[in-house]
Amino acid sequence: MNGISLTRYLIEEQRAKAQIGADLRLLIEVVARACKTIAIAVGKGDLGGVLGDAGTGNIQGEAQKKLDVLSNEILLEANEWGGHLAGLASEEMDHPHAIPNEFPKGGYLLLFDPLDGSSNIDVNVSVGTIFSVLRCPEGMTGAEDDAFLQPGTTQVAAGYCVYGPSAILVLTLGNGTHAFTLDRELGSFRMTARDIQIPADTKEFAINASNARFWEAPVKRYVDEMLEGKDGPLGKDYNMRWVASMVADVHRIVTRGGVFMYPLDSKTKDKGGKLRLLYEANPMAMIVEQAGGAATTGRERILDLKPQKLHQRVPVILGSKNEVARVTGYHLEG
Ligand code: P6P
Repeated sequence: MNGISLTRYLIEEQRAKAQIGADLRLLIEVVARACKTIAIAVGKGDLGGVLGDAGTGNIQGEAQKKLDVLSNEILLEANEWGGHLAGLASEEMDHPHAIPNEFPKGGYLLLFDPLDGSSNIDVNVSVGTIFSVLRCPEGMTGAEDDAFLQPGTTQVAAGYCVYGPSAILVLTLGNGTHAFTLDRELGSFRMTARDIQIPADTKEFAINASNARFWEAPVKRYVDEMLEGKDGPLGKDYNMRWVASMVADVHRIVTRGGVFMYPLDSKTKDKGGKLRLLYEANPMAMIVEQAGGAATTGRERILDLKPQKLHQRVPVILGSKNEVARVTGYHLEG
């Protein structure tokens, strides 16, 4: 039923499915509250004095925006005292953040990109928070990288919050993908879409076309065929969108279909791709698959990958399942 609060949804899920215990419910509520705080900070823009560069860099070799650092701190401070987590990992931190000894530890691991697309923040384009939840393996503390190196199929929850004209939390606990819009008057997230289904076909693709000269042949073939339109082999005209903020591009696809590609190319080949596996590709892949879509590297299912490094990068092709199957098929034809 639309309009119910996130809290009510979580309580009803807990009643219906025993595996959603009090700790996971608390985790999701705390992350949602942190996203609300980030939405408020993002919404202040220049008036909040939080735009521009922080003057620091992260392990990715990227200059950090003030809001990258602030969003990371908001998520750390919101989550470390609750007793639901064993550890946290972030795009903005070289290694996992251990739960301070003063606080109890729980059985979950939280991974996040605190503010994806932050290069857009200074030009007022939508950005977002992406998060993934794992169980801490037996015998591990949650402070070591290895605890987080689990395939995407082991995620117990995944979500993102897109900070656009409205703030929308899209969440899956493994039982469908649902959307909750922030009611800024009540200060709570309320369900605005349940059991989202991504159309299997689409006429819209998302890729940074300025990289065309670096693409592998299967991607070039696929994009060329789409550009040929209805007179070409695909028999229909396509439109292109590229926000350069994964959360915004993926949210459009979750909402109305499409195919998102940040494929392996000669520019990113040495790094393994552009986007990060553990806190970008895996959560987005779970969200998309739970909404009837597909997510591959071009050659294999993203959720099946066994991570080797915490900040590992991976090619990403995701969205409408028939289009993902087509371009993945082109890769497998060799
Ligand atoms: P490009 C943002 O920096 C990001 O990680 C994703 O959110 C986005 O899809 C991609 O990079 C944009 O990359 O090369 O188009 O700037």
